[in-house]
Amino acid sequence: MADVEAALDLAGLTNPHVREYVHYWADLTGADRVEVISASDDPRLAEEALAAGELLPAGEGLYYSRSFHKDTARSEERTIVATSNPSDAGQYNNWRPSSEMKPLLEGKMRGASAGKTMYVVPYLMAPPGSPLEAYAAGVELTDSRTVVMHMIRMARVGVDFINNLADPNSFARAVHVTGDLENLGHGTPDDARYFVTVADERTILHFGSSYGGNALLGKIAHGLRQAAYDGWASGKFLSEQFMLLGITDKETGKKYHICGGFPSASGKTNLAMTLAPDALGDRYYVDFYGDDIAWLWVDPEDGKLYGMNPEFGVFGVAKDTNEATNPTALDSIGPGSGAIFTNIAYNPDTQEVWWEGKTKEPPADVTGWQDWKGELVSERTEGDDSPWAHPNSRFTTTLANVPNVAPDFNSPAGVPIDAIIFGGRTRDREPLIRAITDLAEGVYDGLTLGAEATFAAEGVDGQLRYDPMSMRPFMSYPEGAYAAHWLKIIGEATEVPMFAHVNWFQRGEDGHFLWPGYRDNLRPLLWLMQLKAGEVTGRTTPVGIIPTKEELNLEGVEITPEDLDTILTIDNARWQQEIGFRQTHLEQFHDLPEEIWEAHRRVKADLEADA
Ligand code: OXD
Ligand code: MN
Repeated sequence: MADVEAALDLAGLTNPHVREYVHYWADLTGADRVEVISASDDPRLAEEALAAGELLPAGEGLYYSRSFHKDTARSEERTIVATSNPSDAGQYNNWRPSSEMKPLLEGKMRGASAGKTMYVVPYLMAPPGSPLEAYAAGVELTDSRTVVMHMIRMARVGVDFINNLADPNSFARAVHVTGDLENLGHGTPDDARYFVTVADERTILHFGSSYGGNALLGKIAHGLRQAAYDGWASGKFLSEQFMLLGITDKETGKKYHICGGFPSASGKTNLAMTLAPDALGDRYYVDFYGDDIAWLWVDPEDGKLYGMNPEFGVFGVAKDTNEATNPTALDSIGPGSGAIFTNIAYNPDTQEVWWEGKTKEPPADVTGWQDWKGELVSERTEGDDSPWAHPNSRFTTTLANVPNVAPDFNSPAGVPIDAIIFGGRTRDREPLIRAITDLAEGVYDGLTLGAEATFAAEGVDGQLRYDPMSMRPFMSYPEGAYAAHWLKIIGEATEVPMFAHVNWFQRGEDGHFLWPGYRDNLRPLLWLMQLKAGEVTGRTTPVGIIPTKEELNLEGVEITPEDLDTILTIDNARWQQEIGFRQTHLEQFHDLPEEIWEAHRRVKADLEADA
């Protein structure tokens, strides 16, 4: 049995509620040892992990890890939100009663960490001193050393974050037990994996994985799911799967902040870390704040909407990250950065790493190269062209490693939000950008965010897989209440931010992308800020305001006049079809506010009148 008291005393962990919590779970999981972590333990943990073979060296201060081959992504169908109130059930939150889930999870976790160390990871999901600090403290208990090393990169970690809480009991309890990964019945009726957030008790119980969002509990489970619930229950804030960036106009000295959500695989991380296109680099500078989560609140003093990234690092998708798509990400994972790579291709002889899209072609000399499963590429059977890296392989690095991280990324005050953008992924219909000035219409637009099914065969041609505000997997309370909470929080701001919908992915008949994308995506955002400042007027359509050709700064862009026309027009017939899909989508949600239905009817009527 672990000597819990001695471990807590040694670390100076004095919060009595945390001590009691650690005792309870050390007893229940049967861990052999307890160790309290602070960020300064990282070099020692790295040495231990290398010695144990849990990590492999990938160059100076860089680490490589492989997860169990059936444990490579967040598992949505095994993720549950539990509370004691059945009316907390929504369409997407997979609600279960906590009276059922807590005993089930305790049963699975009982004795499951025998022989292992239970690491106690006190963390903060906010810059210290943030007005939302009361919702940001947590203590993850985990039996995985690599999970600890990820947490040190993704959150602020140390006992000081929980010893001095205003309310010593106000920390999220986040318990992670890996389980016997090879015997969990992945995908069978007896699947033993459960990822449960007991939201009304601020308790997270995750069993059966050591990967990403399933295991780094500060990030998605606390930072998004629990925080969204807390924001609603307290009536104080929103937590969204949003990137956050700043744009400085060096000529006028003005700085703008934009946050927004994109369904997965729509380039959110690339946009968050973007640099200005070369032709505009003398005038504009882009600051990176965050690529995955934003908490939003209104400051009662000045009535402005503020936002901040609660995370301390980036857990980015490696695929297609390269000099053209995301040079700042590459800089942030260079030698000495302490980055951890997971499930990409690795060469133990040279300690090099590779993933699809890092370079156009994989390394020509395959000697030594292993794919993400550890199998030698040189021994592949002829014609086997399966990817070397897993499509969801990742890099983990701290925010401070990103060269254009904002100087004030750690400021407790957060930053004033000028615009909220939603980014879909659609091959036609959605223009490059359409701005929305009305609050209810903006929220309506976010609720109908989605990405096209990859092939028409997966659904009706052009039909989206809807992903409200890009929060579908993280929704912790009913969607109708979620929409009402958005209207309330943003409605409290004296100046409602601009909303906009962006789409970088329109294609021509031959399949080519009509807009160059990547760094040029800054251009529509600059137009949006000009619109907000009243410097341009755009063209009003039934679905929002669209830039005129003359208003968009296209200096240095290669685009044909025909392609430009297409991305700046509305296909009315396609839009009317979309309105029908939206109706069915929104009807799933009980208690959707009347303002949202009014916005829907208004857009529908305007489209009909414009046909
Ligand atoms: C996610 C992530 O799964 O950001 O969305 O890791
Ligand atoms: Mn995410």
